[in-house]
Amino acid sequence: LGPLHTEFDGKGYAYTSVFTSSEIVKFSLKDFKVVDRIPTYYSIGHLLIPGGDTEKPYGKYMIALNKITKDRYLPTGPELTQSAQLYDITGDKMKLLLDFPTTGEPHYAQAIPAELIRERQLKTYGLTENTDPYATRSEKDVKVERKGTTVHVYMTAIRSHFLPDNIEGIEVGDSVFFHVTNLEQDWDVPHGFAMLGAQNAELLIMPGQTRTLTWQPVRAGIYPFYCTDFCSA
Ligand SMILES: [Cu+2]
Repeated sequence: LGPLHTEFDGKGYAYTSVFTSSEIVKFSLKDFKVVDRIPTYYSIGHLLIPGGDTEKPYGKYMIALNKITKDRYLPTGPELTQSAQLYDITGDKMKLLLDFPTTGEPHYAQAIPAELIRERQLKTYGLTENTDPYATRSEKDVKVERKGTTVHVYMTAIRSHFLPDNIEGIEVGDSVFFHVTNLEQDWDVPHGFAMLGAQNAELLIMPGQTRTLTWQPVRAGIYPFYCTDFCSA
């Protein structure tokens, strides 16, 4: 529990977290001499340098991933948050830039420059490319189909309503399949779907996507469904 984890900056130095003394120690890979040390909050575990586990670390920033954070945050509830600390490591001396609350010490966390993801992310699921057999591509195509005791609901979601939004005639003993298509085409407008009394899960439906939730009512009544991505539907 003394020295714990080591990351590299690609410029000939290594940075080791030290649990017992709550600090990061920087040393040269040439002669293994310590060149700097900086305190962290009680208690550092893992640490990360973006790309620090690769052949070419980015070597600009370092994050201390702390746990059992003590004497740092106000008592706001039954549990206390943990802290992480951001350091500038471009100079000879490490420099604390920021500390912020987070979950406790994510193990082997890594970071990369945002542009590596930004240019390659899939921003929408085009409705025209949606090949789900239960997709509903327009509000005028929504329908409820009964086959014996199986009911298929072809449903759409767009801010802030589902269609159909009032379904009658479901009976105890039925299996109801809600096939919900999110009609949004902006990449950052997901919708959700939850049914009161469903024992399995809820759905997260990304723009242009269709997902299905099964529900089996166990007693007669009126049951609300609602969007769990808080669009007010
Ligand atoms: Cu919604």
